[in-house]
Amino acid sequence: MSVGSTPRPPVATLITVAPTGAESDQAAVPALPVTLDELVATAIQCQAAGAAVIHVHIRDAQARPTLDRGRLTDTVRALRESTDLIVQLSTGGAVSDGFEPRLAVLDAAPDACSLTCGTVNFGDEVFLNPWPFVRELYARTQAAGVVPEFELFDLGQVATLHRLLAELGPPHGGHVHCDLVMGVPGGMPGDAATLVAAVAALPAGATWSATGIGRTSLPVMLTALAAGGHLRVGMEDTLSFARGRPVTGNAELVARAATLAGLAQRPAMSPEEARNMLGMAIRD
Ligand code: KMH
Ligand code: ZN
Repeated sequence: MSVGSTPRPPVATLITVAPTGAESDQAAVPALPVTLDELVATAIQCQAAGAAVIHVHIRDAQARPTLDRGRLTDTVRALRESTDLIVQLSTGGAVSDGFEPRLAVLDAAPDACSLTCGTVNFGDEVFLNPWPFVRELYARTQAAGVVPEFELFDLGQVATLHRLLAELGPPHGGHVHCDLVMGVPGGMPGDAATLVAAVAALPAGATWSATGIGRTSLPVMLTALAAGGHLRVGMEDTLSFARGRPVTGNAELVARAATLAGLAQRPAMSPEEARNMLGMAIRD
C-alpha cells in the first residue's frame, strides 16, 4: 500500500493558552488568574509546559473584565519581560464592551490580537461583530503592524474572512492564521465533522488552531491534531479537566495538549518557531 499521496501534517504544534477570558468569576473559580502577578506566573508556567502564544483578557482591581489601556499596556510589558510568549490581546473583550474600546486595544501595541469575523449568539447573550467593525479592526491591525488571529465561531464567519482578505489584502506579516472556536452555545458545534468542514472552507495556505469549549475540549483537540491543526487550551474555554474534576491551573491544560501533540509526533512549537510560522519579527 502506498502513502505517497498523503499530505504531510505540519511538523510541530502551536499551542495557545487562553488563561482567563471574560466570563468566569474568580470567586467561583479560584484558580483563575486575574491579577497581573497571577497572569505572569501562569504565563511562565504555561511557556514551560509548551505554550507559544498567550491570548489575554485582563481584569480590574475588583477582578471584573476591563479594556483599560494602562492596564493592557502594563500587561503586555510584564509578559514580554517575563516570557518569550507571543502576546495576543483579545479585541473581543466581554459581550458588554463597546466597539471603540475594543478597537483601542491595539494602542497597547501587542504582538498579535484576536479578530472575530462576525456576530454570534453567545449563550444567552450576543457577541457583536458587525461587518463595519470587523473591517475597521482589520484595517487598524494592518496600520498598526499587529498580527491578527481570525477567530471563527461559525462557517458564515469563514465567508467573512474571505471577504476581508479580498477587500483589504493580507494581514500584517502576510500569513493568515485562524482559530476555530467550537462548542459555544450559539456557534458551530465542537465535533469532528464540523471541524473538517470548517477547515475545508479556509483560505488556501492558512494555518489554523481549534478550541473546543467546555466538554468539547478533548474531541476538538484530538480531531485538530489528526487534521494537521494547532491547539488552543485554557481556562477561558474549559474549567473541567475531566468529568467531575475541576481544572487546577492553566499549565495542566497546556501540559496535556503538549503530551497529546507529542504522541501525535507533532511536539509543541517554541515561541520562536511560532513567530516564524506567523510571519512575525523575532523579538530582540
Ligand atoms: N469573551 C467573548 C465575548 C476574543 O477574545 O476575541 C469574546 C472572546 C473572543 O473571548
Ligand atoms: Zn478571548
